[in-house]
Amino acid sequence: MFKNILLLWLSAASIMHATAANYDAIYTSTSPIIDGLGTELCWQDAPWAAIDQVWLGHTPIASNCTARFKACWRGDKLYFLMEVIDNILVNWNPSEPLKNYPNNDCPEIFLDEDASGGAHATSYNAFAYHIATTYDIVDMDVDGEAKLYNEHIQVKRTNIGNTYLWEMAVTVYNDQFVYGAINNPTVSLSAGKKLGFSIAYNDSDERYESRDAMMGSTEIGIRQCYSLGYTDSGKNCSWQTASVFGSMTLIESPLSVSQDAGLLQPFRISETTQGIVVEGEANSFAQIKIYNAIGMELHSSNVPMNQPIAMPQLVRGNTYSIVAMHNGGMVTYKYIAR
Ligand SMILES: [Ca+2]
Ligand SMILES: [Ca+2]
Ligand SMILES: [Ca+2]
Repeated sequence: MFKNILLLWLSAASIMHATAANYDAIYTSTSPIIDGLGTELCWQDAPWAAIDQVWLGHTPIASNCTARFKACWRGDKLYFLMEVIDNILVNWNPSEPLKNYPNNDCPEIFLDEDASGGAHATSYNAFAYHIATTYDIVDMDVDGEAKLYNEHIQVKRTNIGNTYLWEMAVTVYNDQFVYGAINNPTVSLSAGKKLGFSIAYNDSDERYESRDAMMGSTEIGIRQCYSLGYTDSGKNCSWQTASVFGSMTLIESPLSVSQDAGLLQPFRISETTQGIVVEGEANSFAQIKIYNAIGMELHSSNVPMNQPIAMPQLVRGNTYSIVAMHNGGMVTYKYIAR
């Protein structure tokens, strides 16, 4: 049974296109908790995509700057998990979020809700959200002035050494947005919708208020910005025109198929005085997987139901995600090692 469901899942997963330039974002039936930890089920399902196109500066070595992302959607929000290896994390003016903001270390999310393309620097045809280390969100208003959009993106960052994990919830607005207006309409997302989208990481290290590199998710041709009339931009014109964005297509989760298909017997993961137990059907087994906070699989085994699990060595106090699979069903459990 489980094998069949796994095959179903794999065949569904294989039709997903996890390219960064044209990313397929899966639906999530629960909203991820924005805590900078990739422990939610959707983060285990969503594929990583590389942010490896150089839009500005030179290609950094991997330990200097490496970035990738995954995304999912629900309601009027896009959720992002972005992993960045950055040797030096800087914010040159943390108390002045609008000052020279693109030259801090910052993820940048480009969204064109109706995939219209076209100029957007002084309109809301598209947004270019700069996400500061202080969690300030900066873009330009129609007057060309930088402003704060902190209510558009909820963000939390954690790190293990130089590996940073940014978890973000982006509320999707359309081109009718008016800065400062109350009740700006948000966009109710649905499967099949395609948005203009790119994501980038601006990497600043040691040179005061300047970027070493800007890495983006989609390839921009050497003459592409120039031919659109942005003659001084090099490959860095995503902040000016949505015509160089990649895309994001919203799809149903392939896992929702398997979760609904065969959950004959309910089961759950619990912590007992004996340890972690998968409680469920007597005399049966569950497959468990254990992931660390950045979604790396640490352990996989088949375990008998209703008996304490022999756990691998975990770091006390760290948060892990334990996933149990049985009869095509799947449950996940946030575990703080003790
Ligand atoms: Ca989370
Ligand atoms: Ca648009
Ligand atoms: Ca940096």
